[in-house]
Amino acid sequence: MSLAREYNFDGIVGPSHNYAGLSWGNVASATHRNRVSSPRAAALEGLSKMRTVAALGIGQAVLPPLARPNLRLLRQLGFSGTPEQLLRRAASSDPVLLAIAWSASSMWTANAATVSPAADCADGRTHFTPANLGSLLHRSGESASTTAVLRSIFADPEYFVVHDPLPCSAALFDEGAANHTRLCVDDGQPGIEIFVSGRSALDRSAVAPRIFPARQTIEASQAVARRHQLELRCGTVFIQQHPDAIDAGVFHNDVISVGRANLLLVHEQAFLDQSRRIGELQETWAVRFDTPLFVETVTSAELSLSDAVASYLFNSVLLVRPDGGMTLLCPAECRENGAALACTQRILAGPGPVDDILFMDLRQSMRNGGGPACLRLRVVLDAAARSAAHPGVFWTEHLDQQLVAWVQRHYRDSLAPDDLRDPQLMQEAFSAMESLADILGLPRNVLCDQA
Ligand code: SUG
Repeated sequence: MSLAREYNFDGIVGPSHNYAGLSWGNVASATHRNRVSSPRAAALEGLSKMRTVAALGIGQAVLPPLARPNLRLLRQLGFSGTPEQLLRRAASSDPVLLAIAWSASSMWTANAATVSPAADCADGRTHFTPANLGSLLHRSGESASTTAVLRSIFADPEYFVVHDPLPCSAALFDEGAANHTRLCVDDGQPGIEIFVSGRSALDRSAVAPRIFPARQTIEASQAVARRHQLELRCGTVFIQQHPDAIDAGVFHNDVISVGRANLLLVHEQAFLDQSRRIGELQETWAVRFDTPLFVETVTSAELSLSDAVASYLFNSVLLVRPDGGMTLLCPAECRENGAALACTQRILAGPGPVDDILFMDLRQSMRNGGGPACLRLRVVLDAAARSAAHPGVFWTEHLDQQLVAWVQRHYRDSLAPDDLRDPQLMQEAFSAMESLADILGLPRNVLCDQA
């Protein structure tokens, strides 16, 4: 076995976490629109998840939130003046634009980038393509800042390549790792990368969802695979999401399937032409590896699409522990949904590698459609690459204590929609970011680029 390990880079929930109902096609976001949020509880839930994962002996790290409100966006939209004036003018002109500028959506780091481990890439470096997130205005504003953050953490060109995001055209909408899964027998050896898209931009005959938007194009997925130089070393598989799943609220593939190592857990209505595509995946696996690939398919009779969306079973995280076993870390909603709970028990009892199940309360994030898997970006690093990355973002007990104290000091306990008009909230949010930059040892000008 190689010494490469998977690190979960979890997004720290930002101080403006709120429920603005901005995500068309994301049922939870629409359902909780205009509710009062608790940024403090949200951030503490996220830190608790990181602590749980680290305690299992799994690589854990953090990605900082992006500075909000997004003043650059407000200026691009034609507002002018001091930060306070920008806030007031946006609030009186269009409260939805104000909410967009305040969105804390960078917490869902599965959408930060697509990451290909060094072993899969022809040049032997870890490749990142930050997602352009072009399909939603509040998310597209993340891309430039996320690129800068990734470049400051993974700065060493001997080990890392952080590409520019793809051009932000509707033909190239890209949602990052939420639509990307890697299977392998050893993190440090070439694996199989699965790219899932919702539509084709250039093939007019291809089917597409009718109600909700498909956020990822196959053209974007193919471009990312080309940039990451995958074809020489690893297997690549391109699959289309089932349009009916998208129309049922499956806005990202990680709401309907999750894979890790030698396991793919998938709902039977996840993909178009699913049995043929899974057959091809099995063949791609079989020519590379002599151990089995476990594909656990959950049927609609076991779990309807609407229960899959409500419970977020497939947004669970699969964690390979140092003892070789696999833990399925599920949202607490899976314990409360009888059908989802029964699926977890079947998966545990089945022939696959899962031998442990944990449930985590991540309700603040879940109410915006962000479960355990949305909150983390997976990056495989060997010892040399780990040393080359910025040390301040890796989880330690000390960092955990610092972050808990930082949240307690800087975060509000509750945030109502009208609070987004409050200039004091802006001061609090920017000062929290300055203090976080110091804790993580990252440049203030990168973390506080809006302030
Ligand atoms: O893009 N929600 C996010 C949730 C992203 C979940 N990530 C993954 N599945 N990987 C989204 O829809 C809600 C914001 C609001 O409604 O205010 C939001 O952006």
